[in-house]
Amino acid sequence: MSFVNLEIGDIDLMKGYNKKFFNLLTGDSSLQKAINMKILILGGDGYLGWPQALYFSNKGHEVLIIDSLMRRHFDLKNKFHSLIPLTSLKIRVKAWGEMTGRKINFLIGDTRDFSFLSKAIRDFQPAAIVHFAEQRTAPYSMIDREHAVFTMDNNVIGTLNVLYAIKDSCPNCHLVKLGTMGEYGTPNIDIEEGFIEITHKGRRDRLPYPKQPNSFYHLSKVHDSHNIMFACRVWDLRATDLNQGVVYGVETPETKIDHRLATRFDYDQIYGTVLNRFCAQAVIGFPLTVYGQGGQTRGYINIQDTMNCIDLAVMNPAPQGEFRVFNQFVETFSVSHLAQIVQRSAKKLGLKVRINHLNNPRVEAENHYYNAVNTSLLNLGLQPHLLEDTVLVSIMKKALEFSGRINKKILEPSVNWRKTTNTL
Ligand code: NAD
Ligand code: USQ
Repeated sequence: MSFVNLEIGDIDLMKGYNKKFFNLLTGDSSLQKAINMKILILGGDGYLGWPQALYFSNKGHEVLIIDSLMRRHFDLKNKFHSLIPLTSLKIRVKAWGEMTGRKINFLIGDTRDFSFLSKAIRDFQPAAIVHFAEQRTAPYSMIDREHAVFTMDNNVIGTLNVLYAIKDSCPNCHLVKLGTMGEYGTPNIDIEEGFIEITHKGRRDRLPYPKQPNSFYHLSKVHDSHNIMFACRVWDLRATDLNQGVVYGVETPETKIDHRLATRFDYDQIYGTVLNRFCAQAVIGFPLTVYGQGGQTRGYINIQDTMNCIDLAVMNPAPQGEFRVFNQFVETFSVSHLAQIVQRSAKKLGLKVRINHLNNPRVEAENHYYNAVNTSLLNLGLQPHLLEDTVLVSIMKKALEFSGRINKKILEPSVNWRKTTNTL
C-alpha cells in the first residue's frame, strides 16, 4: 500500500490502532511493527487541530501543520480571547519538543493560496490530510454580507484547492475532512450517515441525504461535501467527510502535559460552542443563555473522542475513489437539557446557576424530531466518553481558574439571523 511508510518502532505506538488495518498493512500482526505515517493537519493551530497534531505526534507519526492564523487575527481585531491563555504556535511546537522529544513542523499559509498549498503537499507527500482549516461558526457567517462571503470563499475555495493539490501532487492521499452534523438540519425523519436509500416511482437509489442547514457557515460545509464527492467520483480520490456534532471540553491528555500546550477555550458569542459557554457562564453567575424554547437538539462529542474518531478515520482509510461519510457525535441533547445538567453539576462546586431563555437570535426549529445514526465510528471501535457530571465539573474548574478573564460583553449574543447587518 503506497500511502503508508512502515518503520520498525515501539509496539506501544500500536495501542488503539485498528487490528484489521494493521494486518492489512503488514500482512502479519506478529511482525510487531509500528506504523509511522506522514499526516498533514490543515488548521493545526485551532481548538481541535492543535490537540489532534499533538495526538498524532505522540503516536509517532510525522506531523506537519498548516494554518493561516485567521482565528487568532479575528480575536485580535475584535478584542476576543480564549479563556485559557494561549501561547504562539512557535512556542507551542517548541514546548512540545522540550516535553516529549518529538518534532512537529508548521507552515503559516492559507489554503486559498494554491501555489503555497500545492507546494506544501507536493513536498511533504502526506498519507493523510486532516482538514480543519475553515471559518467554523454559524454566528460569524451571519454577521453581514462581508462575513458570509469570507466564509464561503475561505471554506469552499480553500477546500477546492485542497482537492486540486491532492489530485495533482498526491493522488493516493486520504482526505479526512471536518464537516458538520448541521449539514442535515433537523428533518422530521431519521438522519442517516451521508446517504439515504430512496424508492421513487417504483425505482430505487442510494442518494446523498437531503441537506437543510441553518446558516451560511453550515451551507459552506454542504458545498464542500458536494465538491469532495464529485472529486472522488471523477478523479478517483479517497475521502472521509466527518459530520461532527458540537464539541465540548478543553483538554486532552497531550494538552495537559504543559500549560504552553493548552488549546482554546472559546466562550464568546461567536466562537464559543454552547456547552463550553454554559460552563464559563456558570462560574461567574451569569444566567445560562438558552436561545428561545431550548428544544434545539444536536449531537455532542467530547474533544477527546474527536481525537479518537479522527485517528480511526485515518487508520481505516476510505478505498481509492470512495467518498465516505461518518456522523461523528456520541450523544444528543436539547439545549435546555444541557442547561439543566450544567446547573446540577455546578452545585458540586457550590455554584448556584440560573437559566435564562433569551429571544432566539437564530432562525432554527426550537422543538423538533431528532434521531441521527452514528454507527460507523462505533463499528470501527470508538469507545465514547459520555457527558458525565465529572466532565462538566472539570471544565468548570478550568473556567474558575481563569474566571477573572471572562468579559461579559462578549458573552451576550448580538448576531441576529433576521438582519443583514449586525455589529459585534
Ligand atoms: P478553529 O477556528 O479553532 O480552528 C480552525 C483553524 O483553521 C484556525 O486555527 C484557523 O486559523 C485555521 N484556518 C481557517 N481558515 C484557514 C485557511 N483558509 N487556511 C489555513 N488555515 C485556516 O475551529 P475548530 O473548532 O478547531 O474546528 C475545526 C474544524 O472542525 C472546522 O472545520 C469546524 O467546522 C469543524 N467542527 C468543529 C466543531 C466544534 O464544535 N468546534 C464541531 C463540528 C465541526
Ligand atoms: N445555543 C444556545 N445558547 C448559546 C449558544 C448556542 O441556546 O449560548 C444554541 C444554538 O441556538 C443552537 C445550539 O445551541 O441551537 C448549538 O449552538 P452552538 O453555537 O454550540 O453550535 P453550532 O452553531 O451548531 O456550531 C458548532 C460549531 C460548528 C459545528 C457545529 C456542529 O461552532 O463548527 O459545525 O457546532 S453541529 O451543531 O452539529 O452542526
